[in-house]
Amino acid sequence: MPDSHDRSLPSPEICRFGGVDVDAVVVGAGFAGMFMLHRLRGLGLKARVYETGDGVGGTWYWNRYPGARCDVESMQYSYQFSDDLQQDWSWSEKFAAQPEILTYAEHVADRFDLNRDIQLESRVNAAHWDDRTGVWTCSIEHAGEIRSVTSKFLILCVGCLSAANRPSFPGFERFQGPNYHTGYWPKDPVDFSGLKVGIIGTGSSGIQTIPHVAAQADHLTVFQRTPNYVVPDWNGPLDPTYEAEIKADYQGLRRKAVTRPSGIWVPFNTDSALDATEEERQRRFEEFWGYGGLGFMGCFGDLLTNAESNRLAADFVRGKIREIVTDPEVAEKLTPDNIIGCKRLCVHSSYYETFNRDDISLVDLRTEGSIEHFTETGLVVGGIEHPLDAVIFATGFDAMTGSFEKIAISGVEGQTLKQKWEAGPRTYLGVQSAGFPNMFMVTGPGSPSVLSNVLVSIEQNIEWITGCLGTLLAGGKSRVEPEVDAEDAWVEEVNRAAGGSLRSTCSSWYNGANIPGKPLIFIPYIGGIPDYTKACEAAVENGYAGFRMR
Ligand code: N01
Repeated sequence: MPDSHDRSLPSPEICRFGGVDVDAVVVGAGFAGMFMLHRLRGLGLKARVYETGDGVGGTWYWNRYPGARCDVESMQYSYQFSDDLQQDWSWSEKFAAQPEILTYAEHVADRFDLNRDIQLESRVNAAHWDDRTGVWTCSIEHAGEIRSVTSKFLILCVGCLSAANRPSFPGFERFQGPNYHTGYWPKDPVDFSGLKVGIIGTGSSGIQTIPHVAAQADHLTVFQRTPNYVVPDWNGPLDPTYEAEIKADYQGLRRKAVTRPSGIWVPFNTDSALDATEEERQRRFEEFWGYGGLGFMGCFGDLLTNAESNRLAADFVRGKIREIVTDPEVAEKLTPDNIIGCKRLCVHSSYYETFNRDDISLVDLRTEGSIEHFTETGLVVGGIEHPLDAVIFATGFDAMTGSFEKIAISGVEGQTLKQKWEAGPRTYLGVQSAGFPNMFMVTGPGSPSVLSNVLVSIEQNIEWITGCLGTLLAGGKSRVEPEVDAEDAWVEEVNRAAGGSLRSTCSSWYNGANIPGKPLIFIPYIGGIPDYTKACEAAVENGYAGFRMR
């Protein structure tokens, strides 16, 4: 069947709006920025994408650490806007690794002829709204020079996890060895052979990195502040029969997926863990452990709403850790005591086994003392120096707001976004923030973003923004912004939804607790893709209720 979107659209030579360099500036050339550009061209708007990196791919461009891999099945973690694309592309594994996902991003950029409107190695440092002219001016750094670019629309496709968190440990400047952050990994492969390596952090990035570095280094020391639950992914080559079945009705799978809160189609039960007998429960836990991946949380319907059900699932995984890890003391250190799924569940099939090696040690920062300081040749914890030749920071991100706030954005009356979000982010539907007209966010705070298959959320947001801009243009208007009342009500809804989930009960990057001084607010919308989409569609059906167009 011909696909109306699967073709290259010419970029208009001239702007639709007068007095600006481009109609729209898009910040970031990850999966969001690339698709946004494609849709803006479809609207006949002249758009330009600015990207800090020297290639497309966003998250998958920066996170090149050894072992980086997606924990959503690749058949679902992929674009659906073009049926030709999804039919033509073949993934080699069930869960693709970073290099393959980056190749996919590059393929999309070529296939839709996006590169000619993407300016690489260009950082947008600031964006200023002039309320009199209704124009955004961006300050863009490229090759050591700063240039101003004016536009009617500013579309932030900056990603949720792209402002690295690098805690400042005393004495770090004295450390003589190389240091790395998983979120800014060098392009050239790093060889840890023969080295004593330290890694700080045991979230998803650390957990994926640790088995690879342990296999290569002379010795790996893991500095763990909070142990995490890790479930296996049982990754392997993509089964061609499974691929063919999906491709026979790809849209059917996509339609089913968006009926789920996460936008991912995996087995999911709705019954309570408390209603099952002990035997049934264990059988179900084993079944889902065998299925693998994030879908483990779909064993029972109430694992994230009922503390007792959650404890039963957590106990099951704790039992697995004790079975796999041979040294009981190490197993104890690796065993989490918090709510399973409260922090993001981690996925890996040989993480716990790695701790059975004799060239790895685990430093438990909860019981052995916190990180005191670096020396020239090591890291001191609880008065003991751990000798290191190299250190890896797997310390995560200033998530969801950091990537927006690192651009100096000022809106109406010069108010900055950082000022406005001082007590926590405020958006309407996660796509706009009052006081910042014509500025859109893709997977912004207050949208499901990181709680969903982010590719699903990206496409949903972009289709919505495209519809909004199309309506604006069709009506001969040039300015759109949310009303404060609508925004306030949405912020309240985001908080209400968070209150109903056990996910808001622990410290995590979901609520800003990982960054000292960041307000403790549950940032994404946890109500799920179906309810969120309904809210977005309701606004449209009611004539863009809550938005002011003029
Ligand atoms: O970051 P994290 P990440 N002293 O914040 C520790 C996605 N992702 O990069 O838990 C000592 O989860 C911190 O300790 P604690 C995914 O959504 C996906 O690993 O705060 N330790 C924690 O252990 C994921 O959730 C994939 O006590 C410090 C670690 O550093 C998100 O990205 C792969 C510290 C940070 O963990 C972020 O994951 C990778 C300090 N001062 C990432 N500060 C997949 O698709 C922080 N830590 C599989």
